[in-house]
Amino acid sequence: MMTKASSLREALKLYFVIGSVNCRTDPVAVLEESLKGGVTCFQFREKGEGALGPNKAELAKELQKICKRYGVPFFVNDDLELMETLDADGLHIGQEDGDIPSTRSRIAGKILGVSVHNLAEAQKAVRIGADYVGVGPIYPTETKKDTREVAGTRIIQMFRSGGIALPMVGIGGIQHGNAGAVIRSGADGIAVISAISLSDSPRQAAQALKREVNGLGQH
Ligand code: TZP
Ligand code: ICP
Ligand code: MG
Repeated sequence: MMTKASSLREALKLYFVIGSVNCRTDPVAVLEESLKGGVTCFQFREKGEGALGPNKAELAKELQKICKRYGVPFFVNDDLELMETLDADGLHIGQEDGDIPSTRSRIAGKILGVSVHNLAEAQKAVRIGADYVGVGPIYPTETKKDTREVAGTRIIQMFRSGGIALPMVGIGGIQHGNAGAVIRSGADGIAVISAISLSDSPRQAAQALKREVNGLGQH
């Protein structure tokens, strides 16, 4: 298991997030294609209208199996119990997802990611021992309806100059063409849903994003 910040930073480079509602076709196939294209970690986020209920665990297990096959970390959004049942690599939580310090102590030894939207939340994430933060929405997004205000890449620069050294990904509206700017602003990686999940070729979409994250894409 990777726990050191350096390898976590590597794993966060191209972070793919989905639940069944984010895919037009079989999420299992979408995930596998994305991994072939170079996705470096994955989050199961079964949320929103039409999301699966308790039987989401079955899908989660299948997705986890594929991640293991590709040697890529598998994280669960929000659902601590599911994370424990699956012995997943970690949990991602938002500001509204319960008491963050107690979540931290309950999953000692696992990766904890926290969504943050301002410097105070980011500093708190550091204090409670989060392993990484997700920052967004960086750009406008159609995927999540109840987001905070669009922050732009400046929020990442602001966090870095404000002393937040934690592994960090941007999320929200990130696609081929605007991904490089997120990295150049100081993020370790990008987290995406629709840029890969709704692409006709999740594999090619992931490949193009990976090139851009690695500084090889268009600026
Ligand atoms: N949190 C902030 S924006 C967002 C989440 C879960 C949705 C990102 O989806 P997309 O399709 O990559 O804009
Ligand atoms: N960041 C990440 C990585 N995942 C999320 N679900 C989120 C922010 C809201
Ligand atoms: Mg949440």
